[in-house]
Amino acid sequence: MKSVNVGMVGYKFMGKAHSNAYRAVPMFFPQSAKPVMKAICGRDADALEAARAQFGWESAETNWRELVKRADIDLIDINAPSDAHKEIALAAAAEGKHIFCEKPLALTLADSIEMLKAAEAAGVKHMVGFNYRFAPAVQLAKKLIAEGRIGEIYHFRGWFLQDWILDPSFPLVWRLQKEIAGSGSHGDLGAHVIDLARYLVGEFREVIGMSETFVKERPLPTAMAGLSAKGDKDAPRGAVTVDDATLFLSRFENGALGSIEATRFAAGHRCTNAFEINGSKGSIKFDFERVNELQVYFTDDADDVQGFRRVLATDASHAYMDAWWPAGHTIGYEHTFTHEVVELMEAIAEDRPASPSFVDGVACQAVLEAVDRSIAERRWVSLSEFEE
Ligand code: 4PW
Repeated sequence: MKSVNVGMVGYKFMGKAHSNAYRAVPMFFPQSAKPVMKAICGRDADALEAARAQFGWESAETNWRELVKRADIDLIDINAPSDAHKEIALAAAAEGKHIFCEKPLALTLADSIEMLKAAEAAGVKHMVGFNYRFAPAVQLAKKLIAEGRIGEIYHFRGWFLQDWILDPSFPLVWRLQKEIAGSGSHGDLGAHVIDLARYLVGEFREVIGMSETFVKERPLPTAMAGLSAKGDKDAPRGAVTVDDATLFLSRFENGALGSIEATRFAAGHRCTNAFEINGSKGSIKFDFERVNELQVYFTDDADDVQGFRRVLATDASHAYMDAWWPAGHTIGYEHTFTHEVVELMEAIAEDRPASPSFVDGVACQAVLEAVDRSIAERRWVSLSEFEE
């Protein structure tokens, strides 16, 4: 059985999600190559040591440059803030390490292309963290579409709604700073929807968008903080340099029409990542808040039972589910990361490309940038404008 020694940069939200996945893979997917949690990396030595002990990593490194050089590391996992992705990925590729990088892949399309080229030139496996693909219900949607069960696709409607920055006194965390995050809801949330649209429907042909930053200044944070940070309304303020919400319309290469909405200002929506797809023979609906379910409608159902039906994607016939619990026992958010790591481990063991790879990260980045250009220039933008 092959094992893959992992060095992971970052230990907050995504670091915890990835660590949990590395721990779960050998237990639930024993046939998979085994991830070995060799080293965790971060700048604050005390916090890092606490994370190392809590998550179960063998060692800790406070300098990622040392980590990527370690001879006992095969795979570098990057879940540090987005502005660090490129430099670490390029260094990892130069050292011949496989790379697993969180989304959005980079701050810009040009940077993401550089990362892809470096990984390809080094001949290493590369993967980008579009974890929602790995929900069994989403895999079922993919299968139904591939089998033609909903026919020709006419519409993709996707939305990712959150409300964690609704309070104007929520601090100016790194996700609200363009130089660190690249963009706001667009790259953080919209990127997931764009990836699901590409995965399920196909490539984008053209887009037109609109965006808004509703709260233009926020209190400066006192420390590195995440989604559950607490603000001090009397603290000095700084400018929010990313979008709070971005919406866009699209046309796909196959002729389908799309609409995508990403916002952090949808009161009451904590993490609603949902889509609906309408085809000539039926429809599919998914909502992450009901991650185990897929709503399906087939036009050829008998007239007297026409309607959406709820499929619980938790049987052994559904992707990854035979590894978990008896039929009907549900799984959740963290399992999407476990499945993602299984895919990466298998790609490394079988010496084949992982999916989604940096190719998908670049394609997503091109859509993000096309939408930005359409907003700046107030016009439809074709993805062909971004071809090299
Ligand atoms: O990738 C996204 C994050 O940046 C996640 O899927 C949800 O939104 C949870 O946190 C943010």
